[in-house]
Amino acid sequence: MDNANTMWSFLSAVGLMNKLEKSAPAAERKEEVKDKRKMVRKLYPNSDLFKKWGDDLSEEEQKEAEQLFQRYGYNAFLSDRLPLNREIPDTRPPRCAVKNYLKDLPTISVVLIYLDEALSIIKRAIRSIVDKTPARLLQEIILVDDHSSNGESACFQNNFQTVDRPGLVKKVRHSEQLGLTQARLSGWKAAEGEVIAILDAHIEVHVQWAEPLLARIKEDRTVILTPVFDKVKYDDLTLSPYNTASHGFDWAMWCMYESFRPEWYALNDETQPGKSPSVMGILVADCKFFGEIGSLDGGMKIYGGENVELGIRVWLCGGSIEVVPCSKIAHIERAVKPYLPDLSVTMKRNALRVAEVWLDEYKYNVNIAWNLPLEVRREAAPVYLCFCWQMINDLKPELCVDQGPMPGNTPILYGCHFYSTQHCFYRSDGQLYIGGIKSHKYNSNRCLVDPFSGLYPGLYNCKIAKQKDFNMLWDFKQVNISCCEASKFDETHLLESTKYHEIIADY
Ligand SMILES: [Mn+2]
Repeated sequence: MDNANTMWSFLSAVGLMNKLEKSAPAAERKEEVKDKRKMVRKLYPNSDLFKKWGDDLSEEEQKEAEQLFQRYGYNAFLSDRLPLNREIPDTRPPRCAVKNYLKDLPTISVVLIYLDEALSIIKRAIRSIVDKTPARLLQEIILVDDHSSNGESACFQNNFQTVDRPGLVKKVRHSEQLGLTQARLSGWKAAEGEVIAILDAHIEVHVQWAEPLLARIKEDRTVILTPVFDKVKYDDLTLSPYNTASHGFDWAMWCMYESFRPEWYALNDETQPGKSPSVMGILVADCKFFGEIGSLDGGMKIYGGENVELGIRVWLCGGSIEVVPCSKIAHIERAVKPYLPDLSVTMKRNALRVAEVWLDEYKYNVNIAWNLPLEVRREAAPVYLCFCWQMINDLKPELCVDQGPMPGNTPILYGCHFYSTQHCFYRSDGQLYIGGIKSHKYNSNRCLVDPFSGLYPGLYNCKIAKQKDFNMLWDFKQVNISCCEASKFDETHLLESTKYHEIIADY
């Protein structure tokens, strides 16, 4: 059943066949099924839900599925029709299955955080935890409802109790929405196990997910762990595994996958835990140690940055973070987060809080990443996001400078992607960085250069531009609020720092 889409098509075909059985002779049946399918109109051709899924649904079913998709950001219609204990493929590295773990492991409290989650999704998470965690190790499952407003999950009382163990599932409900961090803290405060796992509620755990985590914490109580995720697609709810990697972050305090340190690869054993700067969100910790390092920063709001804060805190307080490849969790990636369409506001706010609390002399980098004014002159100052040169005279705020036709290095104007308009940085030495300032291995800063073609400027990886000895220095002046001009750098007049601030004030 690793392809739910196929299964669903099959089920609906069976349903249709059953209906037809009563009225049509066998010979005509096939034709009629075909015709009926052809007649179904696609009501939502532009919906992400129906891009690859749902061809066989009737119009009523399409309406219901789309409505649920809008509400939850994933295919709750299909979830409601899949078994709670559906099989998922074992995506662990093969050697994990032959590992032996001690019988005497600490107990675990599993916290499931949710806000307006489809009931069948929560139930499937609980079912997988009950089925795939040894009963002697599973202390409890704590549902933390961060004030869901929809009927389903808000009214979800402990009606899962009847299944196996009375009292196993507990519930904490916030009387107002307090956000992810507070929800995690509520779960931790309610937990009675020796180890706590704080998970989203739109997950399914894999076979033997808990043992490698508990064994590692028994060895070293100061490690905070995270399992490896599989991506569950929001449309057909099938799994695709992610590669094992560490969880890093950039100057916007936003998390991203990074490779492990070379020592991990030298082990040549993909079942071994690898050190990680941070966690993406899901975390497993010794309950007491988690308290000793101050748990989570309760001042974080809604979403974003809280996981990075935890990473910095753990490493600075005598612990460390590890990714555990033999522990796997399937996690639904929503198409949208219905509870807050624009997350950039809280992401920025939380990032600045992390910077203020932990980053001391490095915090200006976070300001730069979010395009905020700097108090004092630094090496790179944010300038107005658009600039133009002679060939561009049609600037619009929704356009960003982008890579031209590939392969090629001629910049073009193109619709902006992601959260916001583009940032450009004019360095005091005259270099123009296009896009955010990058510091990871796979993503380099892009510099606007004069590649001596005699025609257009070029957009190059700054390191490569330097190697090729292109002219990288520009003289910059702001012409009006929406358009700036850059010309080749004249070394005789370096801009004064005060001018940068005028530019920032305009913005
Ligand atoms: Mn999630």
